[in-house]
Amino acid sequence: MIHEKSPSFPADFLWGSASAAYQIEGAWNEDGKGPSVWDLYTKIPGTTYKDTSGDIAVDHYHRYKEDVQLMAEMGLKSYRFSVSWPRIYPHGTGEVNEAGLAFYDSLIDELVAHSIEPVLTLYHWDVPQALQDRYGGWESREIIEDFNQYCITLYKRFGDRVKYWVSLNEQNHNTNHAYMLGMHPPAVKDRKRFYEANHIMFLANAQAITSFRKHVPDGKIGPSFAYTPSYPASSSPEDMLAYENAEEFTSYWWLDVYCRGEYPSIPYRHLKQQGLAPVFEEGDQELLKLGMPDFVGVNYYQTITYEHNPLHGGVSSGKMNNTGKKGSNESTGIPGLYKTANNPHIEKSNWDWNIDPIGLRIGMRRITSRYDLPIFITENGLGEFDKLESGDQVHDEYRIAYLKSHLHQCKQAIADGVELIGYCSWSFTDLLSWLNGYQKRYGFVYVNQDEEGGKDLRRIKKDSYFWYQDVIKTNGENI
Ligand code: BGP
Repeated sequence: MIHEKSPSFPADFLWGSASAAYQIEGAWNEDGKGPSVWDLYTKIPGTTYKDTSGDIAVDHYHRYKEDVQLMAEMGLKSYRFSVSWPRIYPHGTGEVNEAGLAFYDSLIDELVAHSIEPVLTLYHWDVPQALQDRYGGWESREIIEDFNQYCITLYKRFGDRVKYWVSLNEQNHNTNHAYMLGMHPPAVKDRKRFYEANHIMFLANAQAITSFRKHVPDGKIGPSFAYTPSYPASSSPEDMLAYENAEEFTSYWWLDVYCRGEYPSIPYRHLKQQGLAPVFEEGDQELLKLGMPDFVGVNYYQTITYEHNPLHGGVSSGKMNNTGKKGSNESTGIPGLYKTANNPHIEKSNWDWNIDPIGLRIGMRRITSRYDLPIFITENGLGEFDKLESGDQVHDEYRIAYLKSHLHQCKQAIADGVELIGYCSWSFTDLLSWLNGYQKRYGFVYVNQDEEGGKDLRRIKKDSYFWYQDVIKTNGENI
């Protein structure tokens, strides 16, 4: 579709930016916070790039006022952040840590005072270690009620000021790394456990949304899905089938449950035959149907192209580029279903992520056509090496080009009929990348921090900061 008239963003569009507790806060053991699975996992040598951890991160816990000040000066309309579950429940259940609640209270007050809409993520991967030890975290149904209680605590405390909530951040990406690739805690490689843990997370998501309706009736909630739309490597029927498989197994497996309350039938049947389908208990089906969201949170970074992968001798997991050495990514796949392929039409970042703005438009259209729900882009951005130049300047024109081209496609998608309510770039300040250390930077604000530590953590506005400031001021009319 080519539109004759230039489309525009709605007047109340939520221009925002995002972060996650573990990646920015630091203060990992302060003011009564309990350890999360990440606090322990990152201490195991070799699990992250140069063994980085979020012990200090970018020290947002102590510098949040300065950070919000920078947001206000930029004119940000919304800010997405996550609450650290073990900061609220240090032991996973039982006593609430008042100091933890007080921290988020002040952060939210600070945002509201500057007319910045808070968007609160309930779960961004930091399960309390206590629950991992007690019953294996997401592998036990006990977590459904513990997560629900934690959510209710936040609904009651913040529901008066926070109207936009994200339930689970990237359940698909998180579980894929935790139970298939062995790269997120608990670092398992077991497909059966992967599907079981996901099923429990779906139930927890639905339960949390059900409680939300009662406690924050005027609020809006949805999960944030790591949406990586699939393309076929060629128009050969074998590649088309591989692409169909990829879309069903890597996208609709999650999106259908979130938005329809049921698994897509073709992959479900396939997994059942293989003995891998999740176990349904009485009441599961009903609960999943109750968990319908108000919007689909989309975290978009790239598209991935797929091709035929033979059942015998096919590709399974390959090396992942976590170093920024371009070209070091290898093909991965599931024999008999699909494997990833190079897309020669698309530029790549230094971490081999495909830079594909039109893919975002395609993805949003697929979601709209299939579910007809509003979309909130809860993450989109470019991780790159940035250079701090003399006079505290960072000329990140590549980031501006990335964000601008993606926002341009958002505009086109709106004209196509997508109901887009907001856009949060990833990320506001630089922060810790889970597996890639500090050198893979995403922020509008440079933070003087690196893998060795010991830097002064000062905040420096990049060129992209001033660019986004203008985009917000003009409501994206020059995009
Ligand atoms: C998403 C996560 C974010 C963030 C981002 C960038 O998957 O929700 O927390 O980390 O990706 O990824 P990375 O840090 O791996 O470059």
